[in-house]
Order: sequence, then structure tokens, then C-alpha cells
Amino acid sequence: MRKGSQIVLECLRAEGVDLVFGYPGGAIMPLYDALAGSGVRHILTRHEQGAVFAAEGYARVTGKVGVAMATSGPGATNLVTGIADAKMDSVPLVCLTGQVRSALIGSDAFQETDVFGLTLSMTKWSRLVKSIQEIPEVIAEGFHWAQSGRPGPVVIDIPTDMLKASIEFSGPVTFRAHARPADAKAEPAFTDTVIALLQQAKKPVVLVGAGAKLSGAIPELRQLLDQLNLPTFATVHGLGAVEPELPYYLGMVGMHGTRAANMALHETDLLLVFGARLDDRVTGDPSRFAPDAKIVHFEIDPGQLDRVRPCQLPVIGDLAETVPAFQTELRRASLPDFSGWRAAACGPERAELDPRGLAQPTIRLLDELFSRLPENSVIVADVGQHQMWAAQRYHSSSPRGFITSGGLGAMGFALPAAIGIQLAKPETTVLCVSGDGGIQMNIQELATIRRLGLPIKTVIIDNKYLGMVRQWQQLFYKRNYAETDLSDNPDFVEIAKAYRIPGFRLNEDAMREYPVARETGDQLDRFLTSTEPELLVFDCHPEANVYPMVPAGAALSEMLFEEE
Ligand SMILES: Cc1ncc(C[n+]2csc(CCOP(=O)(O)OP(=O)(O)O)c2C)c(N)n1
Ligand SMILES: [Mg+2]
Repeated sequence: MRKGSQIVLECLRAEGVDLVFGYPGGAIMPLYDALAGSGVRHILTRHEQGAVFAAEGYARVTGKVGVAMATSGPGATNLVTGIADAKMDSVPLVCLTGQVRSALIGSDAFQETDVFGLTLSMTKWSRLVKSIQEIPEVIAEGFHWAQSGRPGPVVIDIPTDMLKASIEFSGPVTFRAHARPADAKAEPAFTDTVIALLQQAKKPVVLVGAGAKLSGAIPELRQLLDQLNLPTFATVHGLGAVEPELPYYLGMVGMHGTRAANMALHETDLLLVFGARLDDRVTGDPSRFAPDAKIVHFEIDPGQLDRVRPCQLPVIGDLAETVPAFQTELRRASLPDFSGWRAAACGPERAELDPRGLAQPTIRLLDELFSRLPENSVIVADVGQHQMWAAQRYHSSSPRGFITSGGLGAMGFALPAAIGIQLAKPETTVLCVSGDGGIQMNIQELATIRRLGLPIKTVIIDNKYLGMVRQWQQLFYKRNYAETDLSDNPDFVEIAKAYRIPGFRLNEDAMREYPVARETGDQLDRFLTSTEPELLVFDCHPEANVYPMVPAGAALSEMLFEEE
């Protein structure tokens, strides 16, 4: 005989779970009661949003399923932002929520919310458990859907009486999905069509997205890119998939992408997309996106095709299958000479201008930090200007080395995500880059970091503004800085101190000379290598902006650049 709570934990163990993030409460108490001795380690965060973002950090850096748990009602509603975030960014996530006892469901019972209904539009799969007997199947199926195909979030809501009751238990089960539908297989003849399109093309380009790393096919994709030798760029989630120093790599594309990448994408006549959704932050005005281009879309999720406009050729399937298939055929084909186009797209006149203007010291700080990081470090960025500066300055070839909330853009993501990342990779340096706004959305997680002694390095880019919103107000709302002023920020170093985390402040003067003064360099080295959590607050100019910028509603070619 086993209690429902024990069955849940045994099934989690059977799925390979040894770490979960959560916060207890009434309806889920039986599950907490069974944790000790279960083999599942539970990390108590200080907010359920912290738990779900930490689980996402763990999942994003490992590719394994992240697990978060919370009680009914307010516990479950606090998970919602993380669930939406995991949906947008294809993160394998399982959320377990306690529910009021089944006899009370629908009666407005204490701490009752309809978690299933509430999250229905943002989960990949979800269940309200209806009997203790079905717990093993529901967990097995939930884990299957979280990580199969395009990964995503799963919610399993379990009434508390089912966690308490006992049944005879014959062990965890495995879930077998039906065979893939025929149209989910890569079209075998697609290679001929892509090659024919390439042979007709004058200005072909390659766009790499998150799918590249999710598929695990990075080595194959890199070989293919070498074979193609075409101007290539990445979305924010594709960063690190392509080795940045390659001559055909143009960096990040989109609203704050490089001049070269955006121009090449605007001018292309054949766009090969590998695992990207073509979000409007990537395309600019969808109606004027790559106006002359035919699109070949390598994509695992048929639901993501034709979102911007119909593609000429969908190649539906896992990149781990379609990329090697394409590679093999490409070896036999002869492609036109694209060297003229490559020279134009990758040439010096398209090179990035050195950042001038008010953002320069902040960009230097990020360059100084990033260049001092050991290989395979992980940078986790929050949301705002600092996020885009960090993405622009990320020049590592580590595919899971830059982690951020991209599709949802959820402020408050970075600090708790860093917890999940550091727990998954105890030996890795984890650098959290946050804004003065975003850090205050989950600052309570400093307590979790302190309690666990995680050596996470947090940098706050303190511009005393909700900077990204202020930038838009400056450029598009006549400098009406309505409700974006954070000049009464607390002293973050003092806050960290209260959490028993050491911190220090650097101002822009420290970054004015290049290379930076020896003492500053030493200070940064010590910060990055200490075995303790630590905070660095950087005073950024309040009116520093992120450039280039494609204004909302503009075409990619209509970038704004730094003012002199
Ligand atoms: C939860 C949430 N609320 C609001 C926003 C809208 N938003 C996007 S960036 C931003 C400003 C972020 O400010 P800060 O954290 O200081 O970063 P900065 O842009 O100044 O670097 C805001 C409010 C958001 N993305 N997420
Ligand atoms: Mg700010």
C-alpha cells in the first residue's frame, strides 16, 4: 500500500527527477510530508514565481524537465507567469499543484482556483487528476509531453484527498505515444527542392533559432553551416549555436540585432530558417519582412509555420533528423558561387559601429566581465535594456550559455533562474545580469541563494529607470517619462548585505579608460572567481539607449543608430 503522495514521488524518481523547486501550503502538504527519504531534493524558494523560474533555469541549461510545485489557490496562481514563459520559449516544465479535496471542487472552497482552466491556454498538456489510480499514468504522460517534440509546460493538479489516500501500487508506468503522424516526418524529397531553390538564389541567408539547441543537433548544424557558407545570423535563443568568430556569422538579428544581420535578412531572396518561430521581435513589420525572400522553414512544430507569411517549403521534423539528411544530399550538389553576396553582406561597411554614446561604459563593463568568464560559463539575463546589451555582447560558442526570457519577456526571471542553473551546474560560473527594475521583482530569492550558498554572481545595471520603457518614451513618446523613474531605488548593496551577501558598487568612471585600470580588473576577477554569492551594482547613465534599434512597426532595414 502506498499513499498518493508517495506514488507521485516514486513516479517523479522514475522520470529521473531528483530536484524540484517549490513552496508548501495546505492542499499540497501531504506531498511535502512524504518528501523526506523519497530521493527527491526540494528547494524552498521564497516565492512560487521564484520556484517556477528556477525550474525553468534548470530545464533551459540541462534540456531536462524542470519541476515546480505549489499549493492550490495563490500558490498555483503565482506559477502562471513561469508557465506562460515556458510555453513561449519551449521549455520542458512540469508543475505539480495541490488542489482542494475533490468533494469541494467547484464550491469556492478556501484557496480554490481552477488551475486547469486558468492555465489551459498556456500549457502544452494538463490534467486535473480524478482518481488516485490514475496518478502514475498522468505523471508518465505529462513528462512525455513536456519533453517530446517542441518542449513545453505541463500542469498536473492533484486534489489533496488523493495525495492522502492509499492504494496498492505496482510501480511507475511508462507512457507510449501513438506513432508520429505521417506529416510530422521530414519530407524525404525536401533536399532536392532546397538545393534547387539555392541554385536559383542570388542572396541566400541562414537564420538559426532555439530549435538548434533543443534538437541537440549543434555539431551537425555547424557542419551544415560550413558547407553552406552563407551569411548566417541567430535569434536571441539561437546565440551560441553558431561559433561567433566564423567569417559568415553576422550575430543577432531583430529589433536590437546587428546592422549586418538585419540588412542581410532584409535583402535576402532565400531564407533558410532552422528552428525559429519568426517572432515579431525578429521580423520587424511582418508585412515588410524579407520582402523578396522565399522561405524554407526547418521546424518541429507545424503550428509555427506560416505565422508571418506562407513559407515556400516547410521541412517538418526534428533538426536532428532533417539537418543530417540535408547535409548528405548537399555534399553531392554543386551550389552557385555566392562569394560576391557574402562579401557584400559580411563586409566591413556592414560592420558594427563601436558603441559611442551614453551606453559605452555599461557595454565595456559587460565586455570586461564576459571576457573574464571561464569557457562554458552561463550568463542569465533579465528583461530590458541590460538584457539586449548582454545579448549583443555575448560572443561565446556555448549553445546553452545565454539564457533569458525571450518570448514572454518576463521581468524577474533572471535571479531565480540563476538558482536552477547553478544547482544543475555546480562547477559552472553563473553570471546573472539584471536591471534595477527586474531585480526587485524577485529580490527575495537572495535568501534562497544565501541559504544554499550558491556562488551566483549578480550584476545590477542600475540606470534608475525602467530603462527599456524609458527608451521608447524618449524615442516615440516625446520624452514623456511617465512612471518609469526609479530614482528612489534602495541601496542594493545594503539590501544584499541584509541577506548576508557581499556586494560592491562601480560607477561609470571605472569604465572610461581602456583597458580598464589594473585595480578594477582585479576587482572583477575576484568577483567572478570567489566561491561566495556576490552582487555588483553598476551605475549606468540614466539615458543610455540600446542601438541599433528597429522601431516597432518598422522594417528591419529601418534601424536607428547611436546618436553622435
Ligand atoms: C513582468 C513585466 N512587467 C513589465 C514589463 C515591461 N517592461 C519591459 S522592459 C521594462 C523595464 C525593465 O527595467 P529594468 O529592469 O530596470 O531594466 P532596464 O531596461 O533599465 O535595463 C519593463 C517595465 C515586462 N517585460 N515584464
Ligand atoms: Mg533599469
